[in-house]
Amino acid sequence: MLEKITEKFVDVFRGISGKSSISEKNVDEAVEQIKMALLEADVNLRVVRRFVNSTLEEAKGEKVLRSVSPGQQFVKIVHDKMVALLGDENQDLALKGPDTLSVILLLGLQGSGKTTTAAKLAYRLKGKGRKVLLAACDLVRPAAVEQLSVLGSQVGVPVHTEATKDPVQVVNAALARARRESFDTLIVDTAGRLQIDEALMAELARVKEAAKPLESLLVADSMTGQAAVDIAKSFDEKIGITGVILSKFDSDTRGGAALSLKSVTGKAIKFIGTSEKPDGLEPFYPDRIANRILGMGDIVSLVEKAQTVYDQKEADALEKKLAQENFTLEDYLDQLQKMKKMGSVKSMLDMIPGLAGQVDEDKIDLDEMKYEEAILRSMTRKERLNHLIIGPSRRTRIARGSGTSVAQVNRLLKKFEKSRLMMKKMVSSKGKAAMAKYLAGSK
Ligand SMILES: Nc1nc2c(ncn2[C@@H]2O[C@H](COP(=O)(O)OP(=O)(O)OP(=O)(O)O)[C@@H](O)[C@H]2O)c(=O)[nH]1
Ligand SMILES: [Mg+2]
Repeated sequence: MLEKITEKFVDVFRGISGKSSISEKNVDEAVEQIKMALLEADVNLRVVRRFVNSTLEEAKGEKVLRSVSPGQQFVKIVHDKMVALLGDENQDLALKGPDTLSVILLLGLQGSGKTTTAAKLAYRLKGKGRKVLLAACDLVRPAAVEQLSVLGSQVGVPVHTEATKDPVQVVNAALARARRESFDTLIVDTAGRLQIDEALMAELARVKEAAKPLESLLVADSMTGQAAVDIAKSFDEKIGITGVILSKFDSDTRGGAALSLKSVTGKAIKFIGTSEKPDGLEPFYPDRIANRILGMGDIVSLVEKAQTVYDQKEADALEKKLAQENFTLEDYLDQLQKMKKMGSVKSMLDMIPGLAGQVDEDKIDLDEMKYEEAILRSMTRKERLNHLIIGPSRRTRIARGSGTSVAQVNRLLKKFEKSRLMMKKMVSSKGKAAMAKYLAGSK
């Protein structure tokens, strides 16, 4: 996600941040490059102009040009403006407590990801202890009800269906059931259309009227760039929306929709869809996305991602092990497997400050992981529990058994020793951040 635009920004910053002094001309050139990057990312033209003008104005101030580190000042200005563009702060859902039923209405064009997002949201809110009911109100597309039912059962959330052609009837019945069975959240999936047409808007207006939602969220496909922004504008004018969920953010390399939405529509992006799976929905944090776009990494997201795979108990146990120098190759193997679960190494490395945009050959990293795993698996458990017993003849055997070379085995052992030492230092001082750094260090 965001690879294309990040590449551009990393280039711009590489050019300017190393300079000990910068001239107005340097600023002009950098800002021109930024302008091109934003336009190529399909950011709304007016937004680009505003961004460029205000950056120029601020960056040419005495304070920047005469400062000790003008390059870094420049980067900071661009960063702050980008955070503002993305909406400043994360906007959470405005839901009531468990005693009142909160309704969330999902709207959007055909194929934008409404039904998938309904299930993801249900899964997320269920995980937060809410009692969620889904309502299948897409009665237009054949099999839409079936699709939601399947997804609902996957995430363990009941789906309310009705044999009718009128979505308002489904809403009313679902509302009645939600009250009767004390659900505190009702998520309504609606029908999409290829384009915004009167019939769709009229139907959605009726559904909204009946559902009285606290949140009316537009699900917009981020890959459509500026079109997503226009769609959000029309839905807001015609139906009224309270926020946007940008789906398919995992496939969006340009970032244009994310960068234009807030300032064009005034509506906050509340979540991004990051995979097709039920857990592929993340709160939208403007500062983190800005960091990612600008190639500054995203250490906090990484830590959170790591935390969802590690449960807290495991993490605590690991920390203790690290602190007591009990971290063994057996644990290392375990970590490798967890890393595989967390997704590609590259996507993780992109979140590390200083590495973002610089890791191109994710294939190599993955190969390395494969070799490491093979080497670790060729060791006996006894060896993994005490790496000190692995002398030359054992190394030869392990290399042969894993189809690698003695040099590769040596490298892994050296790396293990080194990271063990590093981790020990970090864990004792910083706990969670250390976990993230460790993961980065073990690529
Ligand atoms: N990679 C990725 N795929 C997604 C995401 N969200 C949805 N999809 C996929 O996009 C396709 C369309 O998703 P649906 O949830 O069926 O979209 P919809 O808006 O309900 O479509 P209609 O009901 O036909 O209007 C499916 O193949 C989803 O798996 C996402 O965040 N990332
Ligand atoms: Mg659907």
